[in-house]
Amino acid sequence: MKKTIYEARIDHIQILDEHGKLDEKLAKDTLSDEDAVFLYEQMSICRWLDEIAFKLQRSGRMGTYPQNKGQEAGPAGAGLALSRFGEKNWLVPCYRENIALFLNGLPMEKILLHWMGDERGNQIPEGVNILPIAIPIGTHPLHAVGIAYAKKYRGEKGVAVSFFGDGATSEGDVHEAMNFASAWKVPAIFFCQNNFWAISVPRALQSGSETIVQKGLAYGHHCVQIDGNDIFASYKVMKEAIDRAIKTGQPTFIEAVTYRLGDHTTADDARRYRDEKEVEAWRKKDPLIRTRKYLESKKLWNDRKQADIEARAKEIVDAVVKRAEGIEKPVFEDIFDYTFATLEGNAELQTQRATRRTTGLGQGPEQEKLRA
Ligand SMILES: Cc1ncc(C[n+]2csc(CCOP(=O)(O)OP(=O)(O)O)c2C)c(N)n1
Ligand SMILES: [Mg+2]
Repeated sequence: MKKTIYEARIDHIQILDEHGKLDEKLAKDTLSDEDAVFLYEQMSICRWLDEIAFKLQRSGRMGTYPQNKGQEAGPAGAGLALSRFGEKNWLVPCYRENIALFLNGLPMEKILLHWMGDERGNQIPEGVNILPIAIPIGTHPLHAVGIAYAKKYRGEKGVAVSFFGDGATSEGDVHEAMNFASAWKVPAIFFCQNNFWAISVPRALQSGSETIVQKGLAYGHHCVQIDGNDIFASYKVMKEAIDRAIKTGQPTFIEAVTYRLGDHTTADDARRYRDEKEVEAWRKKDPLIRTRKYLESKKLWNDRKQADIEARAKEIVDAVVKRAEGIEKPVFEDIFDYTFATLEGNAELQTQRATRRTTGLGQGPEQEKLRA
């Protein structure tokens, strides 16, 4: 006897194509004209923030920075849906969805402070349900699932969403999170931005799985793949995922197919491993270009509005940089005072606190001459 025990189908959703053409039928009940203009403006501001952050790093005013350039649409649509549907949703991010965080109340300067190495960038304002950026790849979906469990336990009608990349799906933690989420029927949503690269490791070497999203099938998630450069598709699937999680407890795994147009971070030079032709092909699919084309075709946008938003983005980002750089300098002694209850009996630490030097790394007073 032989029978088929499992068959699956996964939809790919694109509503706004790369030429700026909208699928009117699928676009029903998604973004209004005002929403589309709003998201285009927000994406433009984020793109400018990216440019400025890059320059800050190059001029020694920031440690490192991962540009979001090219990946704004997925987190934009999803972020707007998260700000509208569901009760007190939580966002649990990695580092390539700035716009989703801003749309849900994170002040922009927090992102700059984080990458300037200032811990106060990770101090999220009270009432903003966002966890600090997770740099360890794939650890944070577990935290999101824990939060989702708490929401279920408390009877709150909201979701916890983790954002991560294609590379993260090769990490065990992500799979434990995916398994727990559906086994415990908690309102968790997994938003994976597949940009085809994990630093220099291409998607083809990352996994033997035909798609990233089908990994969710094994855990009983609702699975959907979208054009990740389409604000309409990301808004629609996130809205539906929130609804599904709250009503049925079934987690959704969303794969947003996109591309990072910049380097992995400012510490990387992607020209060393990426084919320029590939990058050029994706530049044509840029979410800002297609959204602008669409808005222009509907007479919702013109050159004057473009000039206005560019000026406004400069103004906003200038002010954000001023706030980030103008913050009172942290007190050096905090490192000790917030780590140890007391330094009593620890001469080494007392010396470090008093001299700002360690004896361990060739900085001791007796080594002064050697350094000179
Ligand atoms: C646990 C862990 N391993 C390795 C790294 C180094 N690292 C930083 S980013 C990255 C690639 C992540 O790729 P992906 O998940 O696709 O996200 P993307 O950067 O493409 O947005 C790696 C391996 C890390 N930060 N954490
Ligand atoms: Mg990636």
